[in-house]
Amino acid sequence: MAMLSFEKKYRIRGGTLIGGDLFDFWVGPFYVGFFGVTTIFFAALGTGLIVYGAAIGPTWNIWQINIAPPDLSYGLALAPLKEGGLWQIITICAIGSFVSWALREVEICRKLGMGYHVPIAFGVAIFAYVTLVVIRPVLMGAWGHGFPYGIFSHLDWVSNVGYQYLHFHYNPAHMLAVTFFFTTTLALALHGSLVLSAANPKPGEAVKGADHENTFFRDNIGYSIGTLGIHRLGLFLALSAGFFSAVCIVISGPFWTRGWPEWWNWWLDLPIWR
Ligand code: UQ1
Repeated sequence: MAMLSFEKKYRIRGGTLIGGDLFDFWVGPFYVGFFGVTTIFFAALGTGLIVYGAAIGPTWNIWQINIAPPDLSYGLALAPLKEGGLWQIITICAIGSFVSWALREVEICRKLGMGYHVPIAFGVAIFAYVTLVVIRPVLMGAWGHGFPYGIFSHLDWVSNVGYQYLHFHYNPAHMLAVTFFFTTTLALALHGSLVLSAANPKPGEAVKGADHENTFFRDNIGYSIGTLGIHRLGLFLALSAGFFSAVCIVISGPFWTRGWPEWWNWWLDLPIWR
């Protein structure tokens, strides 16, 4: 069905989670909904506070602007605006807008009668962010354990926190996360190249389909996962990368406080070596 007539057919009321028909309309190509309004609200307020934080800071250099969380001495209390309170409100705005965006995706899925795979996938990314700025700081007892909002400052945070555990590559969950990230790029490279090789031939040549795609991999490695299967695999790999990223940082501090290389002593201490 042509896109314009399809949009006319599906652009009907219903499927909202909240607000009934009140915000059930489109602005140009964009669906609004209650959560479109809350997304705009949190994103605008959060962005405004970031600009305010930059304005009261020492620099407009885009690389050096930094909005830091409160000092560790504030624990889990609210801090004054210029002492990390801005970071706290900006964090609330970020979570508010990310979750609003996910719920707006849910409403669009409901309108279309589709599965919720996209908002669930985005939910894993939100979970990874919330782990960094809420779950781990709460488990460690201070908002000061969150990461600072700034381009170089957040890089410095990652480097410093990594070295605090001596050698982060020995973190077993970090190993899994890295492996899933690399395998995701392998899967997408195989999938993208395979689909283009079949569906986008030289001018004058016939477009090929799933039979060609399956046969390529059966000839090549004796196995084809299938056209639906590759997307299930891709989603699993990508979500696992995000999930184990969250796990690898949340166990650093709350579960393990020494260097990660030392964690592997359980292997050296196995009774089978005695
Ligand atoms: C594959 O088997 C397949 O099914 C035909 C695809 O669908 C288009 C793919 O994109 C890829 C990459 C594969 C090969 C993947 C594995 C795990 C054998």
